[in-house]
Amino acid sequence: MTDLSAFPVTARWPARHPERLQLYSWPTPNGVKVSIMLEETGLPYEAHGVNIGRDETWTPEFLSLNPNGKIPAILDPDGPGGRPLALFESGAILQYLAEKTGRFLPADPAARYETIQWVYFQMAGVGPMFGQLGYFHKFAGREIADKRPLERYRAESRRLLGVLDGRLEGRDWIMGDAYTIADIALLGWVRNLIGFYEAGDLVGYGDFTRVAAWLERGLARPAVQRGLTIPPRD
Ligand SMILES: N[C@@H](CCC(=O)N[C@@H](CS)C(=O)NCC(=O)O)C(=O)O
Repeated sequence: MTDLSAFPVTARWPARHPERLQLYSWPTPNGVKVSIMLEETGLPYEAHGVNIGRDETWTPEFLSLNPNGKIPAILDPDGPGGRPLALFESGAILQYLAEKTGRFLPADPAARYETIQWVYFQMAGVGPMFGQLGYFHKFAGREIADKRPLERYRAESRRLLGVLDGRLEGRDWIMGDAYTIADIALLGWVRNLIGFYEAGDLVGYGDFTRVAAWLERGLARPAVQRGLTIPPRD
């Protein structure tokens, strides 16, 4: 029987199936990357809701897994060498799961690095910029009279959508015919920008027809639909 009791996170979020991969997450654009990937791969896992609205990422138990206090994080009882592996940062988790399962990351070395490059594009560009736009457009930042931060993140988000739109010219997915972790990393963020953040008109989303078609293709995948709601909000 697998024993994960050495990991303090399991004291607050007990593992009912410790032999399965443990996911600690919340259905946000960063969180759903991992639940979508897990649904796509079919790996057995157990999802734990870490309610960010109640600051649960800042509890000692969660911080023991991710000192950066952010979802998502995983604990894989069957990590490298058969030993448990704890991991945070959604891009690293996507790469780990892709390598563990041999899915959604091309085997060819050049294509593999190209895919990882687009994952970094999401991690370092799209996520932070769209996130700031959400803050200044929809959340507390909208009260700020100085509109320069809003304009800065609006322009940068629009520019990034243009980069993505250019990449999708003549391609169904970011890597062409192959649906990869680069798509999984980006789908939830674009959906969130025009959905929850209500920033579609602001960034002129209608100009990016290839992005819109790609998002529709992604959202048509049953595993994406399931992953978007895991873990359920309580
Ligand atoms: N670079 C990190 C970002 C993770 C992140 O920002 N998570 C947010 C939710 S989308 C969070 O946990 N926020 C809670 C908080 O800051 O209190 C990743 O991709 O894993």
